[in-house]
Amino acid sequence: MNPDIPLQLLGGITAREFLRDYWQKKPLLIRQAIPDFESPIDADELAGLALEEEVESRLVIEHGERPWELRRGPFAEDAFSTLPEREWTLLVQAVDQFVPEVAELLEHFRFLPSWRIDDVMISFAAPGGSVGPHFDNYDVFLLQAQGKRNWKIGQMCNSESPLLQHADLRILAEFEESAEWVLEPGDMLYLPPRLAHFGIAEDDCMTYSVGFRAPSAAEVLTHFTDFLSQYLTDEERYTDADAQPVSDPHQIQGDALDRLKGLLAEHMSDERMLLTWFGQFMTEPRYPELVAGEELGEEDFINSLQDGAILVRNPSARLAWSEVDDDVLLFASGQSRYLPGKLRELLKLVCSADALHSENLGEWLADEDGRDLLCELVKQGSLGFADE
Ligand SMILES: [Mn+2]
Repeated sequence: MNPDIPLQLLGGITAREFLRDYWQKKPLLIRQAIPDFESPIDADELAGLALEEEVESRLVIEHGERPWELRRGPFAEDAFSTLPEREWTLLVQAVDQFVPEVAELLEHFRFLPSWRIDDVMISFAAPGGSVGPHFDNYDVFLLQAQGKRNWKIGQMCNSESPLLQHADLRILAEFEESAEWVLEPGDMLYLPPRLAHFGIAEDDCMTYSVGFRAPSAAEVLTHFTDFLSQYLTDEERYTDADAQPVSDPHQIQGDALDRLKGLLAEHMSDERMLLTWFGQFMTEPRYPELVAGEELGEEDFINSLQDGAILVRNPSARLAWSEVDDDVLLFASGQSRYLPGKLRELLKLVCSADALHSENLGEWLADEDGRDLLCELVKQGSLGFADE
């Protein structure tokens, strides 16, 4: 993707300009980012998803049994018939994993790394519906899909910002409005992390939130050290074969800290381990139970492809790749695999293509390593045969 082509999605600026001036920095309102956008799913279908066991959903009712009542899905079929006329919101997480037409929307965001994308959350609100003024710790693009929503933005927040007393929702106690817009279908608002925002439905209103993910420093440290620890033996320990006599046996001296810093630095600077952990971590599926592979012999696999079968990415799978020296490293749904550098173009194809078939795979099917890789990805569940 050429980063210097002006994009309608970004209001006529280029991806390079957007990243330089707005990304993680300041909000951007884009009128008709996706002109005449029509939601591929309607309110009833969204409510239908919220009945499903494997789908994460929430209802926020402003004047429910208590103020800002939160109910968690999956919901019973009659859950929606008893709602008030106004001032409630249904939120459904990761709709892209269940509705392929919603996943296609993510193609517009290919100027950002795919592993930074979390999910497409869709909310439907009755008139006046809102989840209250709040902030998120991640970037979000809010695409208006149906009806109108009034968006107000406020101050930059952090974990010290005062919140209302609420067991489940993080609603800001103070909101300092700095701008306000009404978004219509196709309009989109980009918000950087921690910017307060407050969206109120003007009528029956559907909004798509393309959310991004960035691990916290605490997550990086916890998970990376857990990962490293699996490869360390019990005999790798603090050592002080260079110790000097101590003047006070109760004092921890600087040389002990230096030895600890050395031990930490040795492991923390292992780039190969860091990359392996990071790729696995960032491709962990949101719903691992939806990435179930199938038993498959390589011969049957090749025959199927040659008979015209089409391989598609499991919408719940996440894929990424990287390079280490002359090798390439594939990350697929939380697992990693070193592969010979000659497979680089195949990895790119596997990560980017909507569909793989004998035509676009071409010579890769004649390559033993290539065949093996494709077959393994089907067995692992990241790829699967499309239904006929
Ligand atoms: Mn938000």
